[in-house]
Amino acid sequence: MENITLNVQGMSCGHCVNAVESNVGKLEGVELVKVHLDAGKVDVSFDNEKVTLAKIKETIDDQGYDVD
Ligand SMILES: [Cu+2]
Repeated sequence: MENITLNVQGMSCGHCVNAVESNVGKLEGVELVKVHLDAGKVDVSFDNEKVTLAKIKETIDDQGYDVD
């Protein structure tokens, strides 16, 4: 299991939190996703044999947010 914290720009409200948490959360292999809105950070725990970091970043990007 990998535990990472991503810096994500553009999240501004509860809708953004839900968009990121629900879409990343439904990826197979993602065990936990937690958005810290004020800090602009997203904690993700995932199984790197089932999902890649690139896929997680792409999913956040697809919601309209910029990921470091
Ligand atoms: Cu929002």
